[in-house]
Amino acid sequence: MKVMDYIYDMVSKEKLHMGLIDPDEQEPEEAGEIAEVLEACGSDAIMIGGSTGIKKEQLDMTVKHIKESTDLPTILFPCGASTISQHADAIYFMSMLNSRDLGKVVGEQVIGAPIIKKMNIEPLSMGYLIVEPGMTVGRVGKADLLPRNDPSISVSYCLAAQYLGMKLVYLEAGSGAPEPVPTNIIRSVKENIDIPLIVGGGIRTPEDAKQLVKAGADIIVTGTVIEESEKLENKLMGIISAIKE
Ligand code: 1GP
Repeated sequence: MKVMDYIYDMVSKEKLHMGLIDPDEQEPEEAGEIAEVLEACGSDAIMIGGSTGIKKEQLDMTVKHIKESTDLPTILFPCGASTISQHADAIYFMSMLNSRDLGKVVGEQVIGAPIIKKMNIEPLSMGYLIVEPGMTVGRVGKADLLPRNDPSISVSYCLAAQYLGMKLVYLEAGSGAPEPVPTNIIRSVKENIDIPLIVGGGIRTPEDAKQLVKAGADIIVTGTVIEESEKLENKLMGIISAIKE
């Protein structure tokens, strides 16, 4: 089954969790072990990526170890055309629609498209939108951050993503954000769009995750929690069961 079909099929039945693994944060073997825990805890897919400086060899090895350790779909979450691995099942073919840098909107995509074609990885068309505070990805991506106090701007961007033909939209507060995307933004966006809504950045607790899915998020992404947690299994179980309740 294609990964996009899997995502659409799953979101029609339940809320999803995706675990984000940054290849820079651990050795490839350890990434494989984390993926095993994610699968055992009921996560639905593994995203692989980070916003800065990933080396191709480290990425390749990380994806390979993850694939050997789990049957979950592996989806690249690239910061540019240089971070593509042929070992992944799919790649978010994403445009940061609120970036002032044309390279983030379409430039990297033009460089990456023939590479993806040659590697035969499934592209998953996604609108990627950075909400305040945006953290590193907002700064590096030169984003005109979507304001937390005015949901209508987020609604306009998400609707634009849908009308441009994108199949997914991702509202991102930035990795390590002190607070996730506000629930009133999620609610307003969800009322206005028909494509699955991914939400990430600053989600640390089952309560955070629960509030976001109640407001309308279809897919919850957690990254930092996976890197920081000593008792990863307990932490993930709590978050994932709150999402799937
Ligand atoms: C980053 O939204 C993801 O792209 C994950 O954020 O690291 O804060 O979980 P966290």
